[in-house]
Amino acid sequence: MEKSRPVKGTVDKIVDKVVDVVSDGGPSNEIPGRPGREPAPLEEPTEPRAPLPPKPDQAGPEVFTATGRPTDVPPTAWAQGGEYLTTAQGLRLTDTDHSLKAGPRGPVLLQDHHLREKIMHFDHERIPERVVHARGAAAHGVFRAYGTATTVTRAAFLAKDVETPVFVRFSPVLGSRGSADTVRDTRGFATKFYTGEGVFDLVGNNIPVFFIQDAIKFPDVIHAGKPHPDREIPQAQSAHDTFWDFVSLHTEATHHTLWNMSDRGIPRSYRTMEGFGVHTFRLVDAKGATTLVKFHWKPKAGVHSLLWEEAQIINGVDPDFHRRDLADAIEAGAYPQWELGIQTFPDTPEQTFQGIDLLDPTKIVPEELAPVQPIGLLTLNANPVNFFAETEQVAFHPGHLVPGIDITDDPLLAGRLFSYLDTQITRLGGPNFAQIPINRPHAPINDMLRDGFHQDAVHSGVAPYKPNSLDGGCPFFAGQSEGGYRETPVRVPAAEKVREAPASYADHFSQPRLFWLSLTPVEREHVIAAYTFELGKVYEQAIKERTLRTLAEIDSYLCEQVAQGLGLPAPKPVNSLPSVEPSPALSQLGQTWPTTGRIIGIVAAENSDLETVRALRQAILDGGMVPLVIAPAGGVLGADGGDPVTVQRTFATARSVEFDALLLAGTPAPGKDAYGARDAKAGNGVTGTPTDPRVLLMLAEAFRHAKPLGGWADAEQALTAAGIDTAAPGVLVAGSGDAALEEIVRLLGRHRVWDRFPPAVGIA
Ligand code: HDE
Repeated sequence: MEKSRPVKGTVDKIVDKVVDVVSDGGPSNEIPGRPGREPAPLEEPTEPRAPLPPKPDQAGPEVFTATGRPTDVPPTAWAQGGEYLTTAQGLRLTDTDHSLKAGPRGPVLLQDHHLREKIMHFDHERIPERVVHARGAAAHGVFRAYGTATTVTRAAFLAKDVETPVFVRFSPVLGSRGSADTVRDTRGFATKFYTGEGVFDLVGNNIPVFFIQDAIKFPDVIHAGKPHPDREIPQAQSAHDTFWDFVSLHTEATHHTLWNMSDRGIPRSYRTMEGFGVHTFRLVDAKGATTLVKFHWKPKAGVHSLLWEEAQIINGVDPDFHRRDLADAIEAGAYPQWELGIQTFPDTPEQTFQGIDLLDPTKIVPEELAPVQPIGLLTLNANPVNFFAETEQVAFHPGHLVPGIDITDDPLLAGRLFSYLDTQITRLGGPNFAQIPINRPHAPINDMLRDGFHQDAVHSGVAPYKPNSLDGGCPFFAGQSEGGYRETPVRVPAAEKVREAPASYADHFSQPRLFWLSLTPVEREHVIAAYTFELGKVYEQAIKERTLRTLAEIDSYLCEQVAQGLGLPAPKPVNSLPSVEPSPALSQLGQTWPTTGRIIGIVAAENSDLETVRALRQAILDGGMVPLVIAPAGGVLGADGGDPVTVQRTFATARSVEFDALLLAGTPAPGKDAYGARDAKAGNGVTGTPTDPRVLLMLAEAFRHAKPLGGWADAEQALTAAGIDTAAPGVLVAGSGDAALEEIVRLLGRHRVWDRFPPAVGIA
């Protein structure tokens, strides 16, 4: 049996790659985001040359044949070639700016083959977007197994030190392809492992439970969450009547909804999300012994979220916030990493663990009861070369399994096993989507499937059927020792055919209560605010009242606070509230995390201490973070003497939400455009203060979003002008730039300065 093939950028080589990037004049010297391979010249180049290679941070799919065989061809071979513009047939062209006409004033001639081909192709550039998870961002990487899972699974890619190439796509659920990134929603976390035994897809979410217990309800929950069918609003949101109508009537959605209303619904970054397989899976070892498991992805950067106001501003200021963040981090060499872990449970006929039904996807098993055991490390180390070819065309399927990994009877999973293949036929235009480069397995394919739209393989032989003698009997069955996949012969209990759920599925509230009680006070404040906001956007009073009834079954304080915000009476619970043991592991707060990839804004002007700005900029880069210099105008600061400081944002273009922390190089001089007629953010302009009003806005926003703020020299003046108490937690005016940066980075390790705003929620 073939082992998984290592990809070029293995974890060990990542360090070399960073060095390469630096010597390339790449992002370590610059801020990530350069659009092309080379800086653009002022004049249009006219000297013919070969197409430029991808940027150093990018990698396309490795070149395998449509039948899964490796080639020696570099991934760049997927790209266009040749120096000259051609038709799709390779005919060189002399012009693409003018249609073929009878004279310069026309008419245009029908015989213009180039016009017809160009427009025909353009007319068909769009394909149907995914019905859910339409918007997404993806990256290539490598998964290295620790070998710890070999005690429970025979999966070859989980054996010690085996490296498997992966492609990971993250996605919000509800919005269309062009929607904004930082909406309140669940996020998909789908991983394609190109193992030597075939493709394994782990198609999970950043929330460990789901709205429904049975796949037959999926169209209902999605129809409720999508925009109203008459006006097609609102886009990418749950804050509307149909969503709350459904979830308040369908109370098995309560647990997932509560997670959405928590900070998990607005992640800071794809890099700072956990991932969950949601369903319970069955692992099978070399002897056939089985173990039930739940999969978890744990981000090395910690689990961090946005604040709701921040998320809303970002949706306007930078709707591509998550997409950009992922690509920039990879380009900058701050490779996102997650540990894959499993919770293991004995495979008993009841399929329960400590009273929790393992087949119910609305339930978690607290980590305190079943610890997450790490089994490997995922590193995302390359951006896609082409969004459409890779991120859009990748096709995941929970039924893509490898020997050693099997499914369970979770009725939600059963429906998914049908849906994912089915949906690709429309989306990717036929049954041969597995042959699209990004979907090609890295294992030999001999499937006897033939023909169909977009057939890329050129199959040989005359007998694509079995049994045959004409093609020598090929292909043959694999025994288990040859890697043949065998479904676990699970005993199916004698039963009647019914449309029913097991009795345990009727408990819709004990786990929401468990989650609520596991949150810290500040996280509970956010939950109260989220319910109040979302229900505040609901038109129908009855839906609000119905939802309050649901909240009463979770927690009286939560219900009362939301009711107060809505101006409605808080109902009493119908049932006595279940007594549950909180799971502190569910809280996002309380730990210190690496700060790599975080963005620090340095606010400066010509009057600032530019020598220190230069030094801090370098120190931030050296620390694996991204420094963005914000100044009154674009261009450079300090052009007159020494090394100029490139400006990345101006007071007009910057908004606090782009930065994780802000550093003030003293009190920078105001911009010349600091007046409301030019820039509404500047309001009445600089009257009465030497600080630019856009800087004051930035500081005030960052302060109320609990971000670390620091400065040196006369920074206190700007902070005070912004109404910020410099003695407040997480605000620091230091004697030197170094000291300010050091403290900012320390605070960033805890993500936010939550103690700046003491919560009113007590711990019961
Ligand atoms: Fe999906 N889901 N889903 N889903 N799902 C799709 O497949 C579906 C569910 C998830 O980046 C679709 O290729 C049904 C749970 C992710 O390409 C579709 C049910 C979980 C992605 C589909 C579920 C997920 C999808 C749309 C109820 C977490 C994006 C396009 C039984 C464990 C994958 C496509 C990507 C995408 C069906 C429920 C995760 C329609 C019927 C539970 C991450 O086939």
